[in-house]
Amino acid sequence: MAAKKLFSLVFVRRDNQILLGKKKRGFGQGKWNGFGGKVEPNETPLVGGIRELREECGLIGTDLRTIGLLHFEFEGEPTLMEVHVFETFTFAGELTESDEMRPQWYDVKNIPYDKMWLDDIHWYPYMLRSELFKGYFLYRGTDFIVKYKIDKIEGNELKGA
Ligand code: 6OG
Repeated sequence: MAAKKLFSLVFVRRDNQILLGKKKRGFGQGKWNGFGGKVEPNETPLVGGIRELREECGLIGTDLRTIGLLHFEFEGEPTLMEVHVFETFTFAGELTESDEMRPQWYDVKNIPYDKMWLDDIHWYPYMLRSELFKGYFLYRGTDFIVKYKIDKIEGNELKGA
């Protein structure tokens, strides 16, 4: 079985807006995304998500809940990425730009899909309808999706995720 790498991805919400960050360096540079990163060995995805959110944009998420689970595979690479997706409608702290991310609020009707990972347009609609989801994407390089599957799921399917 392929080795699995754990990531968290956090979306801060308020009214009809969603907070995205433009990645300034590293994997996914130039793309708008939620905040997150690799889960450290001593962390749960939730704890990692709270840490990354604070590190990358200064906000402290106060009510993160799991809303989805994404698996990414890249052709020719042995590692499967498992991304735990969270949202929080409440937060504390002050929004600040970091070395890694330039944060910006977007209206949910105005999400810049053309400047994001290609998978996002397939699963954001689930998130924006408040439906829990599970997705799998096989990429060839970073600009082509070979195949994907996305399903609406029940809450108990995310238990322990
Ligand atoms: P660092 O490598 O910066 O964490 N991530 C992806 N997000 C989306 N929407 N699509 C993808 O398609 C992604 N691959 C990775 C997981 C990278 C952050 O980016 C997310 C992490 O939150 C392939 O530590």
